[in-house]
Amino acid sequence: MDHLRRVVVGLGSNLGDRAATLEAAVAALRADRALHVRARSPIYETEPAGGPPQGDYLNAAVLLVTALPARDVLDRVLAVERSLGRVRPDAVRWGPRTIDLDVLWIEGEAVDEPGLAVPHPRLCDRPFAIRPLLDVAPDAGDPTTGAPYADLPAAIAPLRRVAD
Ligand code: A4P
Ligand code: MG
Repeated sequence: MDHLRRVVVGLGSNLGDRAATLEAAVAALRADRALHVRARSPIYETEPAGGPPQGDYLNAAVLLVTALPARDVLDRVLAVERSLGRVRPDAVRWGPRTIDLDVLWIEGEAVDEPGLAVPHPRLCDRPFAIRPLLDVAPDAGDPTTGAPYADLPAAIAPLRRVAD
């Protein structure tokens, strides 16, 4: 048996029935037999960061354990996005979308290669990413320095929790 590692996937939606889309994404992750979903964070409603004017997001995170390499985890996560028929009406960076799944963190692993950066490059600046991550992996930290994410300013920024 290969080494099982914890992985945290971030979820975001700001178009359509946001809550139903997030739940469908969690269900699709659970349905993948190679990704063992262990927990989902509460759901937060957050103001858009960057991009054009757009509606508020619902954000959450899912904890899973898997023996898959990082690239395979990304492929499966992006397949879930596609299976949900992800819609992005404006093809602009950080524009609105029905669903966005990001591999936020993989325990003990740093990856920086074309098409895959883990931890997610903007994780540490974003309360809407770091807070749900800490809900499901309270001891998580930077894989290179070991610095705990719980010590980041973004970890204590106020965030509106809308569902457990
Ligand atoms: N990619 C590389 N690393 C990763 C990773 N760790 N996880 C590549 C997922 N994907 C990764 O992604 C484009 C490509 O990134 C993927 O094909 C993959 O190969 P995308 O989802 O099509 O594009 P994107 O998400 O618009 O790009 P980007 O720059 O990653 O955006 P972010 O940083 O994800 O930001 N405000 C609030 N309140 N809540 C949000 O959830 N999200 C964004 C998107 C902006 N503002 C937001 C939110
Ligand atoms: Mg993305």
